[in-house]
Amino acid sequence: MLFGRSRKNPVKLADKPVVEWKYTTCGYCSTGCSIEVGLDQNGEAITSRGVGGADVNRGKLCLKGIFEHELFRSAGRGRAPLMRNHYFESFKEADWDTALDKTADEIKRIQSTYGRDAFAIVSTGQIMTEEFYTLGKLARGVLGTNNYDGNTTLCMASAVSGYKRSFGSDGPPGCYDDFEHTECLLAIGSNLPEQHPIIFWRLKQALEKRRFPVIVVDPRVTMFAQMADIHLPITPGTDVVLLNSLMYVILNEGLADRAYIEAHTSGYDEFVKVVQEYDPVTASRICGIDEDTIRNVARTYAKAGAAMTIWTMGINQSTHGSDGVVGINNLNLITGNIGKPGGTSLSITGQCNAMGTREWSSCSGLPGYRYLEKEQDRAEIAKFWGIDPEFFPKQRGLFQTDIFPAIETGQIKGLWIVATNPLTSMPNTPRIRKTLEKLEFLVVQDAYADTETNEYSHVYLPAAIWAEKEGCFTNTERRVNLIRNVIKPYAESKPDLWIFNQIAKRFEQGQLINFPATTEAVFDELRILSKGRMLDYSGMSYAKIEAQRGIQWPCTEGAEQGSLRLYTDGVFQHADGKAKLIPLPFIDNNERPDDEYPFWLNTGRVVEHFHTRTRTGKVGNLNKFSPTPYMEMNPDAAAELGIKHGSYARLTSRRGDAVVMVQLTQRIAPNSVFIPFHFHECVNRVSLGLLDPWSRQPAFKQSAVKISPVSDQTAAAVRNKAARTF
Ligand SMILES: Nc1nc2c(c(=O)[nH]1)N[C@H]1C(S)=C(S)[C@@H](COP(=O)(O)OP(=O)(O)OC[C@H]3O[C@@H](n4cnc5c(=O)[nH]c(N)nc54)[C@H](O)[C@@H]3O)O[C@H]1N2
Ligand SMILES: Nc1nc2c(c(=O)[nH]1)N[C@H]1C(S)=C(S)[C@@H](COP(=O)(O)OP(=O)(O)OC[C@H]3O[C@@H](n4cnc5c(=O)[nH]c(N)nc54)[C@H](O)[C@@H]3O)O[C@H]1N2
Ligand code: SF4
Ligand SMILES: [Mo]
Repeated sequence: MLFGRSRKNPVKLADKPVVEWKYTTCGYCSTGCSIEVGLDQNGEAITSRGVGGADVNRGKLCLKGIFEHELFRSAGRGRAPLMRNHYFESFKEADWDTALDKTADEIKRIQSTYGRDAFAIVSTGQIMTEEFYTLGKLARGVLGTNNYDGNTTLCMASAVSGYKRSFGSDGPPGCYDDFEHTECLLAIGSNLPEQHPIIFWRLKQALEKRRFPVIVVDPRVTMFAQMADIHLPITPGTDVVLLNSLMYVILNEGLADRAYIEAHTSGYDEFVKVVQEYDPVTASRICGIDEDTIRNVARTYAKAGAAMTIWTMGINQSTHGSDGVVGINNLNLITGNIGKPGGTSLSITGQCNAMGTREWSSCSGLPGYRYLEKEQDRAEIAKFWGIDPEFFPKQRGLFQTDIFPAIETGQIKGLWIVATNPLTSMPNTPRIRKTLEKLEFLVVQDAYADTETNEYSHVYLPAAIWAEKEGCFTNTERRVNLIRNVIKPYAESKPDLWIFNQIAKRFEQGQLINFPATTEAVFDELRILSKGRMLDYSGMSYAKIEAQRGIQWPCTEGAEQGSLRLYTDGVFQHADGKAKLIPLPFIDNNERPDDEYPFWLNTGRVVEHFHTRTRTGKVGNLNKFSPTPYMEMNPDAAAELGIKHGSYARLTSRRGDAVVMVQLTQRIAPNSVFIPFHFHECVNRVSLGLLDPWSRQPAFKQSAVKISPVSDQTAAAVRNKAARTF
């Protein structure tokens, strides 16, 4: 007799007539999985698979990667450039020359009328490194606007700022291989199983071979928290207090690595004074974790032979984002856990090329981790590009989150948006909408024409996406990997590199600087400019990267392979070669729940969708698993308000309101709600996003709302459907 599974027909995958596989790297998250795309006899992309020999993913892909080839021909792609005089008019198709001429003319008009900085550029973490470098060359070397930044200010800015403050430079020092060596993992504000499924799989592989404690700090009971040995459901926004208190226990119980502190750090005395204010009793009252648990976690971490911390947006997206990162670095410095196998401070990055933009885009400075503030750096780059060093500003300009307010005040009149969709992804979107309306000229360069932000553009430039072009991404563990050109760009769309080069040509100074036509030629510039520096690429080439399925920088000239870790010799990038221990007094400056707005609003992601759904919203197999905006709410809190599972409720903040379907779950505390931010006209209508003072990153995860039932459920359903533009 046959039971269960064995009675069923086996699952059959349709035979796909693949005639050729082409190598690329996934274009969604920063895990950096190697993918092969299968082409049929007509050259159409019909399937994707993980690459077995790639160290990152070892043949695996998450469900986004599995369906990635469907993007090439998905709905909403931009077919041709579009133009109009006012955003409220309809677009007319244009040829490339007309659209590029118009864009260049408007940039010239705005800059000559109002000054160079009145034209701003907001870019992304999702184009190729070579494209980032070229956009930087254009922005800094040709247009000369200092108001040039990226959406990474919403994402990695706190990590960058924290690394710089502690170690003297950006650059995550660890790698996935650290899971194989660590004896304790602390994960703060990261939902790894959903947001970086393959890094999570690497962790699970390590745990199967060898058990070690996993401690997850997250206000929600996430999937990660469920598999953890210890879950710390922290009061939102108070991670710095917890970190200080862990260090209080470690220092006062004699568990610190004195030799490491002596040899490799500075600032100990000032740092210790502040730590002494956070004994576990005092700390427990602020961060909501009881004193015994704080002591237990501190001892477990400090006594482990090697211990590591990973974190993502639960730390970065807070008014204490940069301090949270410094706190993590402090913890690892006093326990001697930097630069050793299994001992590290590893920021899990976000977008596929969040690292590439940090390294090469010049958003926060000049290429190759150079600074506008340093004369020598300005001189080197000016010489290499063949321009006058005086053309560069001596200080970085506005951050992305300050560019929009500067439109409000009239300081900025024109904006170029490249591969980001702020009308859905910025906090307080009603305010963003008003700023976009105010612009004299907005050009949107995106692979999709149907993004919300594009509703306000004067010119739309259709970009080729992912493997319709060629170039590199750098992942979380500093691994530079290659995207081979798999298929030709959709309709009239063009690679971003081509678009930047065409704009450059339209400026006098752009004709004097070399703008290579191929990404491989641009890559040669990166090799030269990085030689001898921390992020050394000089030993890499496209062929070598493909052969090794990605290479981790630094990879010096002549070296066969890249490097797993940074700071293995304990020498840091500050002038004295030491890392800084930095005191972190906690100031409670978030919007907190009160009588009128009694719930914490927490926001984040789900596994099926990527950001504003311009891509995943078009892929049937992703959309059908997560089709609707929803809000996680605790059943007890819902019962008090008479709100039922599956009904629509209204959430209101001091900014605005949104209507969203309620999902009752014990994952979330009674005083909090959680909403994924993927859907337009939803959570960012109400979020506040106070800014971190160091990184200018918004506190997307902490604001206050009230919740009320909606009486007309039918109307709510209609409104909800409208919120899903696709
Ligand atoms: N499927 C999918 N994967 C993605 C993305 C995507 O959109 N979809 N985006 C990519 C990008 S760009 C990024 S930046 C990453 C983000 O990856 P993650 O940061 O892992 O994802 P989030 O869901 O934004 O937030 C993580 C957790 O932070 C918790 N949190 C909220 N407030 C606090 C707090 O005060 N303290 C602590 N300790 N935790 C808190 C939330 O409850 C949430 O579970 O994901 C990347 N991967
Ligand atoms: N409430 C809340 N809001 C958040 C967050 C949160 O946790 N909560 N997280 C924040 C974070 S961490 C991030 S990273 C941001 C992300 O926010 P966005 O950057 O606004 O989100 P995306 O949807 O990824 O937008 C990228 C755009 O680039 C386009 N694109 C993709 N590839 C290419 C290409 O090769 N060329 C061009 N030209 N275009 C391309 C896509 O079609 C898409 O429109 O959201 C932030 N917003
Ligand atoms: S884990 Fe990230 S990089 Fe890997 S397939 Fe999934 S989305 Fe792509
Ligand atoms: Mo991000």
